[in-house]
Amino acid sequence: MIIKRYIVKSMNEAMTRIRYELGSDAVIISQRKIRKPGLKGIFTKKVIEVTAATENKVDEQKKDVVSSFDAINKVVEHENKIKVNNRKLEESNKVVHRDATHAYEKGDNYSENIMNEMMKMKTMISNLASENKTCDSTKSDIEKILEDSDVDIETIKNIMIKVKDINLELTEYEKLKTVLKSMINVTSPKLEGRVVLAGPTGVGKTTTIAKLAGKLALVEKKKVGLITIDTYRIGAVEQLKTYADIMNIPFHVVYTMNDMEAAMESMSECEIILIDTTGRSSKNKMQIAELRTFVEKVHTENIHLVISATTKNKDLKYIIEGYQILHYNSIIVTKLDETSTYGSILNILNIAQIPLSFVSTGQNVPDDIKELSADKIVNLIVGEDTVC
Ligand SMILES: Nc1nc2c(ncn2[C@@H]2O[C@H](COP(=O)(O)OP(=O)(O)OP(=O)(O)O)[C@@H](O)[C@H]2O)c(=O)[nH]1
Ligand SMILES: [Mg+2]
Repeated sequence: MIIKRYIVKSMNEAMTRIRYELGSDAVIISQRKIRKPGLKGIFTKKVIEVTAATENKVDEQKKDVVSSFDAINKVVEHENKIKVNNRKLEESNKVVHRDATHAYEKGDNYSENIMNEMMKMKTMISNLASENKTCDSTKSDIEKILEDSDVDIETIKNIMIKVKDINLELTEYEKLKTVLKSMINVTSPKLEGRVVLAGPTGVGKTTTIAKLAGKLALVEKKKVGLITIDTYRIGAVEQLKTYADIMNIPFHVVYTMNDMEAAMESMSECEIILIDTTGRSSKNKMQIAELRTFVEKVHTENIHLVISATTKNKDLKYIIEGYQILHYNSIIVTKLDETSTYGSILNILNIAQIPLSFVSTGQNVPDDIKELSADKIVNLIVGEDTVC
């Protein structure tokens, strides 16, 4: 922070100087009328003392530049050290090689051993180098496509085996697409009766319920009711109630398991009752078990597990397995708009072995929800298509 005091005749003068010296972001901290210091001041007109301050941006920028230079210097220093070390290594190798050859020619046993060791090492190193080369060059184009799409490594291996097993007159790329399609299971879900959405926190369960309610009630003109059992998170009830109010559809909050039946009974005239649940971490088995007792009360086979496409590959397994006790029978993948790679859809379906019902592609209610065909998903994974 730079703080500066100005003695000026007018505020105009002060503003001009402050802007010029401290920049347009400067702020005036104080201003007061004073007499110029000293005896002379008593006889002259009062002047204005203005104090202004600004963030020390220039210094910050300088610091950034300096630290960038430092970083570059460090890299250069490091590179130089490596070069010097390599040169030293080369020199000493030459010396060892020369001495060993010399001793070998003289028939020295000890040196003969060294010579043999060296030859072995040389062969080992060249083998390793050629192995590395083969690894890179054997990574086929289709493997790279899968990697670029963030398909999980184990799944890539499986796909490659399946591709090799295809004995048809197809290009590798066509074989890849055939295999991918065989691994993608989609379903066109019948949205009727009681429908439950469950899944980890913040994946978009409530928003997806609102989108489904919008499509069903406003577009398909069906009688829809909304229930939430999410009384855990502050604002969760209001979030869904707001949507219910806008769409003018009945809405109930269920606080205890005993309320569940009554709430559903009160909506018996509805063709579809969409039930929102509390987001739970898949690590917390107790909470998921508690959720299960609620879901069991619903008596439905229409249970969707909601997972975000932005979930890390490593976490998918825990989520999919953690929620298995709810006996979900379809998957909804959300936030596809937040990723540019679509391998996550395959990773999710491959681990869960449960079909995909919907994907969501944005925050807009009710528009950003879609059903995707297996062909479309294949095209997304290989990078031929995008969701939006
Ligand atoms: N970009 C994007 N954002 C989404 C999508 N679906 C939901 N969201 C946003 O994700 C955030 C969380 O959405 P919610 O619907 O509240 O998620 P939830 O799973 O109900 O969350 P909890 O009830 O707290 O577990 C909100 O800001 C939504 O607008 C989507 O498909 N794409
Ligand atoms: Mg919610």
